[in-house]
Amino acid sequence: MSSYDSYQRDAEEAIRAAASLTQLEQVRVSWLGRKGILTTALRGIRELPEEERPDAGLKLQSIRSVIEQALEGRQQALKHVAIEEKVARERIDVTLPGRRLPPGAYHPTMRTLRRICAWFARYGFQEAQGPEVEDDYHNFEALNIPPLHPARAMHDTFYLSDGQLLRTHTSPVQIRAMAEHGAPIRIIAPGRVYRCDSDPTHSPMFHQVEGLCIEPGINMAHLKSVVTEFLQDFFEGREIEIRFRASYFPFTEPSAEVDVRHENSGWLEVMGCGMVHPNVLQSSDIDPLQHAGFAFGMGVERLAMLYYDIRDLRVMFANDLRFLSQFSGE
Ligand code: 2NM
Repeated sequence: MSSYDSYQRDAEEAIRAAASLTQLEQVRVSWLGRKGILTTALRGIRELPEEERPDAGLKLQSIRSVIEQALEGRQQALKHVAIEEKVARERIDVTLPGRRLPPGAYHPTMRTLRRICAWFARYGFQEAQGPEVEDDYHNFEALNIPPLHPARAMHDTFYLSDGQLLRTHTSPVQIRAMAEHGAPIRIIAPGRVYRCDSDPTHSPMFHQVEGLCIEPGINMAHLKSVVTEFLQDFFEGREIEIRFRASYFPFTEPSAEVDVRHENSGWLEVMGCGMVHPNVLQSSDIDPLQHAGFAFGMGVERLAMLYYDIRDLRVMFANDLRFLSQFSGE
């Protein structure tokens, strides 16, 4: 019986000494587990003489509840310590500088597009924008390309289910600008265009910059000089030759294609141009007898590839950072 008294002290002593939740659990098992000291003592009651059993039972039950409370209290204390340690360990230093993200940069296509527009802005060409989803009138009809005109076959148009289409060039922007502002007008129309054409040298989406200048007395010589000056500046100090070659577009007459030749290489077509066709002026309510205008159009990816000496069109659309990170700055 007297050994019972030491149970409480010993158990409390062991509970106090437990330095972790794991150790505390071991203490609990050694006292209250299936083969624990107290459990064994409780089971031993039935071996006692009948008259001693009630007292022994009460005594042991009361010790059990004291031990349970002590375990509970110690567990709370140890958990509290664990949280305090975790908080101290994981404290966030709000004074640390942020992680730097690598700065973004313009794609070579956009660098080129911006350079082209900046050049024409100096010559008074205002930038105009328009929808990429267009209708037949603005993309074709108003540009002197009636239905069944063979030029429609050249354009590989993406048609949408409602009769609308993805613009095949930025000319519809110029049509809208002429209809809205009339003449005189001097605008540049950069943007995405779409053609149902995809192979190693054609992308179904690419960028164009088109220009339009309608003023009284404008003639082919003005066109030739603006285009020549532009190309010379575009290719900066590089030795280039430029030639105008007679061509055909439904929306210009006369029309020309412009070729550039770099040192030690062949002629490469870089843009198309011409005097705006009288039918085009007429459909935008501009009197062809009062006004003349020149227009031109160029593919931005192609000019970018020539400028940066990029040989493969696919890299222009792959967005591989190993390629893109070679272009930085403005
Ligand atoms: C080109 C070539 C020649 C052109 C014509 C017009 C408009 F709308 F004013 F009539 N915009 N762009 C044009 C002329 C485009 O791209 C190869």
